[in-house]
Amino acid sequence: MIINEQLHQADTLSREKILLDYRLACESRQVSLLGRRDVMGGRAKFGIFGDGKELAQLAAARFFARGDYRSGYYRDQTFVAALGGVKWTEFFAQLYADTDVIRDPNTAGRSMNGHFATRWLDEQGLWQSQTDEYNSVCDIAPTAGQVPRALGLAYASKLFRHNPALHDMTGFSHGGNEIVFGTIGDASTSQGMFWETMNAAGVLQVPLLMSVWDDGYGISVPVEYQTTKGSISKAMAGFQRDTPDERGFEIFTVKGWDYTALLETYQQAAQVCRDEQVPVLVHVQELTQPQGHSTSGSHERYKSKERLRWEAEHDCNRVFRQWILQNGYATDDELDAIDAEAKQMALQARTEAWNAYQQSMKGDYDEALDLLQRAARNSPKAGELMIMREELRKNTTALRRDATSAVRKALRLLRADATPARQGLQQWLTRTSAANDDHYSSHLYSQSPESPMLIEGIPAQYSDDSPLVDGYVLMQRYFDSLFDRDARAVALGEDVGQIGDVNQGFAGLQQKYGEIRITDTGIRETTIIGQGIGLAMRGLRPIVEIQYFDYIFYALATLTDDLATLQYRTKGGQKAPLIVRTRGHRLEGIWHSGSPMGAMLGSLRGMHVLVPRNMTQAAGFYNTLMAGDDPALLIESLNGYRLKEKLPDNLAEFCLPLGVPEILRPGTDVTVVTYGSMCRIVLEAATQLAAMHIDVEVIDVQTLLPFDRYGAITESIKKTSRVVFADEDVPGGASAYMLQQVIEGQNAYRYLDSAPRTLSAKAHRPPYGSDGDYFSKPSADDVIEAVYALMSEADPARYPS
Ligand SMILES: Cc1ncc(C[n+]2csc(CCOP(=O)(O)OP(=O)(O)O)c2C)c(N)n1
Repeated sequence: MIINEQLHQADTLSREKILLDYRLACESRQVSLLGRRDVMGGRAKFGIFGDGKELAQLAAARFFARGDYRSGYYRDQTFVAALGGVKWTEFFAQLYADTDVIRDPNTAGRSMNGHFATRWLDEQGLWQSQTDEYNSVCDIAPTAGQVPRALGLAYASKLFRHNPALHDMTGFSHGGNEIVFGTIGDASTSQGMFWETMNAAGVLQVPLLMSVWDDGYGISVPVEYQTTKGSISKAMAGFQRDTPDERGFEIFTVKGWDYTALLETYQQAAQVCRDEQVPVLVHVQELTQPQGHSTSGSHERYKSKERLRWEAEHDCNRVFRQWILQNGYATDDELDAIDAEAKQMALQARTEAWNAYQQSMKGDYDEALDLLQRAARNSPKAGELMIMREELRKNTTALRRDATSAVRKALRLLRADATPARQGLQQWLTRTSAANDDHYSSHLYSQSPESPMLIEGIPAQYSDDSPLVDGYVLMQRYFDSLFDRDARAVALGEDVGQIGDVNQGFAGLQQKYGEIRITDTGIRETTIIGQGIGLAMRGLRPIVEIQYFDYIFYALATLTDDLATLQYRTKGGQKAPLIVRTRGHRLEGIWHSGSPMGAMLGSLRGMHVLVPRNMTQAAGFYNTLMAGDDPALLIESLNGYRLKEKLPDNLAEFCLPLGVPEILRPGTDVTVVTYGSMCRIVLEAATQLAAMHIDVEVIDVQTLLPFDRYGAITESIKKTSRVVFADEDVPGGASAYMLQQVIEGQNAYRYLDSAPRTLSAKAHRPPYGSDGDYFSKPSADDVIEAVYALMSEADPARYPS
């Protein structure tokens, strides 16, 4: 394993450097070969490798400086290894799904192989310096999913360069000098995310150096089916800047087997990118895939014999070797010796990783075998227990699952026994379950001292002269105070800058704080989120805006695949505390009245989802989120900006705890649980129901993720024995989620005297106009009738139907 430390600033050729590159190319190739063998032999479930891309990656790595970022994909093993970002033992540990964070520091066995990540956080989950690191953002499998955030990582450099107030954040940047190396396969450039990002990078002029590893195929589908003119550099030619001050790209093409051309290209590409903060495309052509796409198929099925022959001849490692020989940098014997050493190195790493992985499970395994044997003694179930034990003992690639399943089965067999052996098995299960919970289920959210879940809240304070203001004014005052006190805060989105967002929450603030902090973007939801993710990864505190909640689906893939999984997929190694601001629920028509909360709840585990009923609550939640280190989606009420609210005196300090509902109206007959814009409607209904002698308790859940952490709703149900879950989502959406959380999660069914019910919008989107709203979304009439029906069923004499 070589860390190409001395190769870094190097742009000259020397025998020593060339042979170091050759050695690493050979090691990486051997690792690919052995990795594939491990999958075929049953040690690992799936493998995907970087063979055929070694040389280009070595060249790129040479011009990757400390503090730079890689936002790439699963082919980058040589790139990352050249930067010292992965040791081969770690590579194999990940292939085996070793859950130990020391042995697989990238993802603790949570991702398939080839997913690399720098551990940015210390053991507590707090930031460490990134400027000394060769940073890799943890890769994700969805093709092109790595690209939107690359925009934000590069955009951060621009902010660090141009905003002097950030210059002391030296753990994240030295004056914005860092560049971002994006990588993507040729076929994945077909994705909209790629084009959206490249266009935005050109508009923003950010230091993004995007390499396309072009091996001619996306699994089996050739580039002619993927890209106009069969060439990404030709298709993108219009991005090329014609003069140095035109706001475009620099585009390079280079053959992936041509060592000197690769070095020259990457030297120039990195230089222009870094010095001029200009985005660059490097189209690396004529790459190969010696072992095919992955272990899941064979490329002989779709590549012709001629193509396979061509690939063998143009294999970059083979051509590199010929070039070394032709230019007299080494002899055949010397290269053979390096080959042999590389092979040995790869074998050794593999053996070490496998043994460590096996060893890590052995203690529990042996104990389970022992406990099963003891349980069998004097047991009428001895026969079955010993068969199970024997099966477990003979298993040569045993997993935690196998031992756990055997013990659970044994416990079922012994369910009527109160023997010490049974107790031993139970203890084993309790202990290993806790460990497995940590191995497989930790870090969905931040576990650091900065987790927003730890924030207890500071109530809003009012005085006699606290003014009554429109909701949008309250937001504007809030953001003013936030941007005044926190230089890390950045807001961006469509119409956020000059006009201060479509509802004026940022009105006048661009003029006050500058375009660098409050910024208009193009209409490009996916990369607005990507821009925010990259900024948040680099210590800034972006609030990015999806103009209307209905349009969040454009960005949903990036939210769910990249942002929401980040802490989890790195087991607490990386975080991006991005705040996504949007506005939704009811207003007008099919695409401005959306409340697709169920879709969010199903997609955004790993983020907090907040649904404040008014702007005061929204401000309180922004303060909580800004003090925390988790990503969140906050949906403001679209019809609340013109409603009057009292302006808290402590706007900057006041904050709300997450997962704590508020009782808006106490009552004794029925509990109605709701959130967002529905709060006003339910309160109005409650007033009318009071006149009908029905006393409703109205609860605003305030946050859906997390949900009612301390069981406040069940406490209410204990009093009322009846509950309605009301919202504006589709039937079976978030109202059903709330029902499940309370009835099943809090066991509230025990206190019910009537069937619980949900009240939601219709299944279709609301048509335009007030009638469209009335006949599609729950109205006060609907709430009144639903509540009354419950009471009528319970006491028809008092409440005739
Ligand atoms: C969004 C998405 N669609 C499909 C896939 C399945 N898939 C994985 S890799 C791949 C081909 C990618 O080809 P290319 O971008 O050329 O990269 P290469 O693997 O050749 O390096 C496909 C279709 C995926 N991972 N993500």
